[in-house]
Amino acid sequence: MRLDIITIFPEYFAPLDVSLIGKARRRGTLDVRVHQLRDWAHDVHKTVDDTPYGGGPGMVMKPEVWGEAIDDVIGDGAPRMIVPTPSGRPFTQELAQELAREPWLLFACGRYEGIDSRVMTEYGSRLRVDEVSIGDYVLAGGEVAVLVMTEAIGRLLPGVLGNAFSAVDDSFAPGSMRNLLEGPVYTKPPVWRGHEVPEILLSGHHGKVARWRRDEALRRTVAARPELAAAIDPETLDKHDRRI
Ligand code: 6GU
Repeated sequence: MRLDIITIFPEYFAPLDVSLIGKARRRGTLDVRVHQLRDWAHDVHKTVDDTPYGGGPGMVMKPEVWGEAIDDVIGDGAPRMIVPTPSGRPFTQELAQELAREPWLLFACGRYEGIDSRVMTEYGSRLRVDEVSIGDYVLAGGEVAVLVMTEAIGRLLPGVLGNAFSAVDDSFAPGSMRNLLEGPVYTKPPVWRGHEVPEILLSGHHGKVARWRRDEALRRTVAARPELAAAIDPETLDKHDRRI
């Protein structure tokens, strides 16, 4: 997968050299290219923003600079374009899976009050453009949101996770864990500071362990995310689940 990121803060993306994503880049599974938006500014001050039409606080990012940057980065190609913004559609595991199937993504990081809306209109007629939010809070810019999305998407690429099965049981993964949070996990020693590991996990009884894990996932979902629990399709619940 090719991934282009346009930003006024390329330094934010240093963590993409680390861990799973760093390894995927070194292996060539992931081709990440970070671009400095100011390289396309027109004046000596490298201005990328201006005052908003209609008045109000803050600054808006200029369309001409964004247009020239995007044109140069994409050439004759047509990546899927993602614009991080708190007013976008929610970023979910489902969207991460959809984006992980794309060959080429372009992230356009806004700062200040955002990017002149005509940039999304212009490229919306040429590319698939989505404005995407990572949650109901406001960040100072899209950079951290792009790091979050890159990690969520990158770990789904073929060969990026060490264990091909580890994405299957993820909270929010489609299948039997859809809308379920993962339950607690334990390792050795069997007793730590007086706290014991649940006995079933030491029993070696795979059927009972699977049942216990599902019960714990249901309990945790009801406690932490009642709205998620309420959205579970009753058809996917068995008789035992219904007692939880
Ligand atoms: Cl994607 N961008 C910004 N700037 N703030 C956010 C966000 C994105 N998602 C939640 N808050």
